[in-house]
Amino acid sequence: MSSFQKSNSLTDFDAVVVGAGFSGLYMLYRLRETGFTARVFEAGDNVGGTWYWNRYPGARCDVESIYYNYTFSEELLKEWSWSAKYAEQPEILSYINYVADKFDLRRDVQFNTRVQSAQYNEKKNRWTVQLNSGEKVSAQYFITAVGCLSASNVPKFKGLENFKGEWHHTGHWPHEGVDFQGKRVGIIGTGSSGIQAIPVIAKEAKHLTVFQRTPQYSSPARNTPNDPEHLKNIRKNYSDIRAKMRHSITGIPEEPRNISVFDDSPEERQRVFEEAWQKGGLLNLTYSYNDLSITPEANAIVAEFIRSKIRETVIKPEVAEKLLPRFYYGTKRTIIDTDYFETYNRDNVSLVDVKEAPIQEITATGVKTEDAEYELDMIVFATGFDAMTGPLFKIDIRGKDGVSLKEKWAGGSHTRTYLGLGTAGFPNMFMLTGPESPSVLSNMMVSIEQHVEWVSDCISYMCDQNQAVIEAKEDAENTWSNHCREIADQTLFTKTNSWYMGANIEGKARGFQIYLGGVGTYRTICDEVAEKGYVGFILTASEKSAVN
Ligand code: N01
Repeated sequence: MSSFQKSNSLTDFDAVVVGAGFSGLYMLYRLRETGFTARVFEAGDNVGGTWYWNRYPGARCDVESIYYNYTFSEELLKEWSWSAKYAEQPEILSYINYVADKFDLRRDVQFNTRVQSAQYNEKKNRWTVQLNSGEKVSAQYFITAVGCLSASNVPKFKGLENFKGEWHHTGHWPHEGVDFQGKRVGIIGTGSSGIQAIPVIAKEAKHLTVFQRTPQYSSPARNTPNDPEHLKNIRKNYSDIRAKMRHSITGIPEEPRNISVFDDSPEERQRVFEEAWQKGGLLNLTYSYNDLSITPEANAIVAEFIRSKIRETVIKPEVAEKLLPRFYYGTKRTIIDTDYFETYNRDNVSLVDVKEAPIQEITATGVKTEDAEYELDMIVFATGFDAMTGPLFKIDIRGKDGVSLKEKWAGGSHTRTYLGLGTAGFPNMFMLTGPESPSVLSNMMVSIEQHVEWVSDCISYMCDQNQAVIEAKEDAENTWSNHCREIADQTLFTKTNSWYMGANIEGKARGFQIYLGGVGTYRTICDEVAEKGYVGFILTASEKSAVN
């Protein structure tokens, strides 16, 4: 491979990568393996990304651990054993640290360093990257590995600054842990983070008050320790499993049954749903029938099944009633739990419906809603994230003519990308698991590996072909963005106000930001784009002779 354009100085790199989570670390590994210089900048003091920041009690992955790991190294697959079906946050963080050590990745990561801005210089065809340390570096490629859910959202409650107790957001949890013993704790939010944290906090705290705005569908995870024999079999068959994951819909080697919920009798449906409920896991209910995410009538049947389970589990009917979700099942992130609904049977847990009586303010001593005041020693915000674009907008990214990404995607216009990997006007910038890729509606590990490998192959191709600049074409990007929306509009996803739609952030432009065509189809599309010489992108040599 030609080594033209490769940089060797301490401030000039072939690529700058933002973030040392799963995507940033693998990007670094691949860039190094293919002979490029790279520097990763990470705001935290260690590797881990999401799993570094989200240390709240009960945090664990809801994709089975055997599928939620890197698959690029056979050696790594053989060496690492997950203790349980769903790994807890500390175990996942240990895994990432193990990977960083094994491949000696830390030497190219600069920790405690936030990227403040990145500006494309059209004369030099390079990015200038400004760090919070005051340093500036430059790179031919600017690669964001910032995650989809890393910009925490603490709603602007009036009076928060007056609260005399402790408060924490689940996405920025203190490393030294939090002591709930003897405390009156309030938790705001009942999404995936809240539902994982509530049962664990309830066991420790003197009293836990849950402030719920939208009741959620959740089904049992039924976590179990991993049997060594099972792991042995998985290892033996991993190449088949990996192929299935890569060509599946969600990156998990399972497919929906090819049958409508209306093809079965009510008794048979009940049996099928019951079996899925007892088995547990993320997709078993959703995959019971092929129309549950598509037609309101089909969705209503599975939704009612889950509501019946909540009524069965929660002893006090008035509490059960408040916990019954009414939106389309699956249109907010599907959640699996350990003893979530059972927790409401404890004497030290109470549920407050803040849709009925919204939170008015946080006072010095607790939370005041429209109809009551709750005295608290601690507040936990499980209030989610400014997803997808939020982490990108934390950096002042400016492409050609000084236009910022925020400006380009602002003002009610929809986020526009080509394949979720690039965006017109921002040459030589790649987004790993960016908006309009399968990202958060897939097994992130499969999507991360696919993106990293695609970007790394693209950079090698550019180098081999003596090309200096790659930029998404505007028409290709419009076609892709429209395609993403068309697919989403055929589902029920766009009918619910969720963070997928940007609806959880005040003033944020609404639009469904994820490609729903499946990771297998997406991979094929991206591969075809590459095989055809990166069709849909403009490639330019340093002397500006366009190839495509
Ligand atoms: O955040 P969320 P999350 N007043 O946005 C409520 C991933 N994840 O951190 O629904 C009162 O889902 C809000 O109410 P509403 C996963 O992809 C994965 O829980 O907007 N309440 C909601 O109940 C997940 O989807 C795992 O009405 C307010 C909650 O806060 C994503 O991260 C584990 C409010 C926010 O829920 C985000 O999950 C954890 C207000 N002003 C997370 N503002 C895994 O297992 C917000 N809320 C892999």
